[in-house]
Amino acid sequence: MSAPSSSNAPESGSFWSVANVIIAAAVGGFALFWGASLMIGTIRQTTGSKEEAAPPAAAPAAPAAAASSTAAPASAEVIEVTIKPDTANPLAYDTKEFTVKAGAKVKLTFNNVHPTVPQPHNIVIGTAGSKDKLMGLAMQMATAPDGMAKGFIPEAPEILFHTKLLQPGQSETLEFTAPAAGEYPYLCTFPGHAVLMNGVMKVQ
Ligand SMILES: [Cu+2]
Repeated sequence: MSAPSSSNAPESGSFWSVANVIIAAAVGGFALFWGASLMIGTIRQTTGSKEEAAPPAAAPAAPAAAASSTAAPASAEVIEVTIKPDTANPLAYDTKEFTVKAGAKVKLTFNNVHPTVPQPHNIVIGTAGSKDKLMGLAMQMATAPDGMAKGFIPEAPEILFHTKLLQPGQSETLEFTAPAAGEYPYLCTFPGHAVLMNGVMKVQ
């Protein structure tokens, strides 16, 4: 086991060997989870298109009457997305972008779990092109007297969906129908976070 930095005292070697195992396990577990959720997302999208591929009419609503065994009579595809604080950079989201289809049902979970740097965070999704305005409003909330009480979530017509301010370990799932095609910014409005803690929901 070669420690990456030689400046460490020998005694700290055992600490770091243990810490490295923990970090490796956490990163590995996260990677596994992330990979699995990616695969599930891909499989869902793949099976969704394959099921509708057989009949020439690709309209998802068409087979509803014929398909007796399969549930989900609703035509909308459900897409589940989980976002966490980034393991390497806890003041950023681990998911910088994701893509959904217009009209799809989206279950967006923000799971505020970080192995080493617990922080309050939220996620605010805005209309296309609203990123700069929302970042400005987030800065105003930082000094607003009622900023904390409002979870640093500004009031603006550009805000489509948002979680509350989630304390470390808390999780919230937003359920919404994906809007029209476009690029919808999302960001954390906790003071100082939005610059790095942002991403884009791409709707196709
Ligand atoms: Cu944040």
